[in-house]
Amino acid sequence: MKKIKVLKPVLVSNQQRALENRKVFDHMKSLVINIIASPGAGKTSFIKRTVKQFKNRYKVLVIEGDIKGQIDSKTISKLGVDVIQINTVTECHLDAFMAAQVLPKIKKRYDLILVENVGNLVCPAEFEIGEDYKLAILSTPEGDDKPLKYPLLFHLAKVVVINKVDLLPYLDFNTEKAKKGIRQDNPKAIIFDVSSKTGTGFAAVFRHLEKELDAKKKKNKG
Ligand SMILES: Nc1nc2c(ncn2[C@@H]2O[C@H](COP(=O)(O)OP(=O)(O)OP(=O)(O)O)[C@@H](O)[C@H]2O)c(=O)[nH]1
Ligand SMILES: [Mg+2]
Repeated sequence: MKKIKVLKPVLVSNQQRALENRKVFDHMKSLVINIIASPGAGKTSFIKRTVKQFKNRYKVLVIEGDIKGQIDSKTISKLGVDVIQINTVTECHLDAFMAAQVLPKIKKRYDLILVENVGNLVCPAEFEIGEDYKLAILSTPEGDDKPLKYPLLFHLAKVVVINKVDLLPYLDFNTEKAKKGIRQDNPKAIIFDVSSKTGTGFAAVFRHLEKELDAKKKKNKG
């Protein structure tokens, strides 16, 4: 039997589609953040806090990627921002072609588009969707060794959020070890320690996002 290698062509054509999506997002003048983490790491909780902070001053859209259902979409909709659901059915990640299908549904201009990828630490990192950058979330119960065991995401992410720091007293999680693991492959990573439950650490996250939104605005004017 002959084996056919398809991974590279699939990723190459995804990359091409992602570049086309990127042009559309750039034309819309939106900052697009691809949020990637394991199931339950706190993606939706992070988005909730961010939406509450920015929704009154910026136009925010959330794109929810899930294998099935609309649980997170319903949660975010209650905050009064627009939400688009993508159900991937069998796929463990969003890809550029799925994102492309969403583009015609975006009828307004948004300053900030937050994309919650499917809960998975591996596959979503391999597929660009046309985002400005990836934001990885690592939650403390997962263990401080995860950046070394699942390096691609932590290598590619511009921002890494260490979430659930309120649980540190009950865990063996060594924050410095986790940060060393992230910086080993990604020395420029911007790392935040937060608790989406208590709000600890979010002031710094919001300052970062504010700067990114500002930079996007200036780029669009120039
Ligand atoms: N203690 C604590 N719990 C948290 C924190 N952030 C999220 N949680 C809880 O963790 C669980 C999962 O949070 P979600 O925000 O739904 O995680 P998610 O990554 O969106 O999950 P999926 O979409 O299913 O992959 C929920 O019970 C949250 O209340 C935190 O900082 N501290
Ligand atoms: Mg979620």
